[in-house]
Amino acid sequence: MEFRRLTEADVPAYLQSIPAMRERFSDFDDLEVTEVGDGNLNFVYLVSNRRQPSETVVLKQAVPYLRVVGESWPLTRHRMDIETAALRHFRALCPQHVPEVFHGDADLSACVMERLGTHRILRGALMDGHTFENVADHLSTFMAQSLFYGSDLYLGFDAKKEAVKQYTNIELCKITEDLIFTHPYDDSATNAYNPALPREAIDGIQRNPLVRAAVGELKYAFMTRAETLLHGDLHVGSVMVNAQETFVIDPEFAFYGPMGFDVGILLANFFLAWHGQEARGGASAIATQGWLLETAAQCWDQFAQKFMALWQQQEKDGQGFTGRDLDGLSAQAFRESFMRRLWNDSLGFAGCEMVRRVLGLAKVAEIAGIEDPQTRAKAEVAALRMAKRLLLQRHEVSSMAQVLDWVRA
Ligand code: SR1
Ligand code: MG
Repeated sequence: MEFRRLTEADVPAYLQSIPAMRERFSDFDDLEVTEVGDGNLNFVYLVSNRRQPSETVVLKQAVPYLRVVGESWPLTRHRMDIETAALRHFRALCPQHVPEVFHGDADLSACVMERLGTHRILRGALMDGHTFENVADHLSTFMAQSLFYGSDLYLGFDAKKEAVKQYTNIELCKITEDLIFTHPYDDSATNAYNPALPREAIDGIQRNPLVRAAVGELKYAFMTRAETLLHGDLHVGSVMVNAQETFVIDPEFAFYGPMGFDVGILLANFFLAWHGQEARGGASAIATQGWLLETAAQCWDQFAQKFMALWQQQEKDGQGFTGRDLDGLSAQAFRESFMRRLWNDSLGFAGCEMVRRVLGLAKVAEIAGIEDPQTRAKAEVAALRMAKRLLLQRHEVSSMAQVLDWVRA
């Protein structure tokens, strides 16, 4: 079928043409279709049967350009093939935290999936003052399982390399290479600065050779270290929650990259949200800030424990990644040095994400939404200071407690 962009009016007939949807919907005469995409890339339709509201799905379609910019920024639709495959892959590993895909359509670059009707995007929920008890447990499980089971620590040498090929995501990786690792530092025209942000705060990042070298190392790791299948954009806008459940969505940036990238992006977004709340102030903000730091710490601690447990279980017969463990200590020694590097990487990538969300394209609403430019600049300066510490001291800091002290400072 030739590609065409679906409209709200097209959706009922399109769904009716799909056998799996004819099983899911009892009729197609009275479907309510609403386009709700507020992300940067794609169109997203919520579909439900007015006569049977429990009959409901989400339809996502990629168009051959970046939605937020328009046709002047062309982008192949291949990203939807990657997203659909990644959703299926992550769902198979972690069904309790990833929505089910009902139908993937390569011709129309569309994907029909489970609608999370009682869940909302974590970023918006936090901004409204809600917090959620199980998020750290759930996200640490998602990260441990997705990062471990996609890696050479679990997969055979051949399956891993096939997977690297399948998930080669040239264009979306280029967006990240530019927007996270390059443009914020070279004063690119794609950057957008709050007019009240002092130039010295920007220069402190862009004209600091130590910062630039650290970011260069992390960019090089991002581009060359094909460790595992990453989500690739694991911020709090890619997480949906309700009081009991947590789901990870939107893995269109999935590719084989360094494990610390997913962990770092997530931590950075908790820290950025903390700075946004700091600027708002008040009792509710203080409560949310406490939750954000506790959740960041638990995400790392629980992730490290769960990842290590999966690895130890995998190697319990003494035959490990480094070969037979002749002394009973070597396998564990490698695991510990691996986790130290993963921790250092995660902090470094968190620093990159924080700089990008302040100086570069695609801001976070928690900070960009602060109306008074001076108040916003205060949050931005603090976020940049924190980012600089993460970048420059990532090899020196060994505990999350110290990192949280930096946030509070
Ligand atoms: C131009 S796309 C901008 C950003 O949106 C996505 O969520 C990614 O973070 C990407 O960098
Ligand atoms: Mg997204």
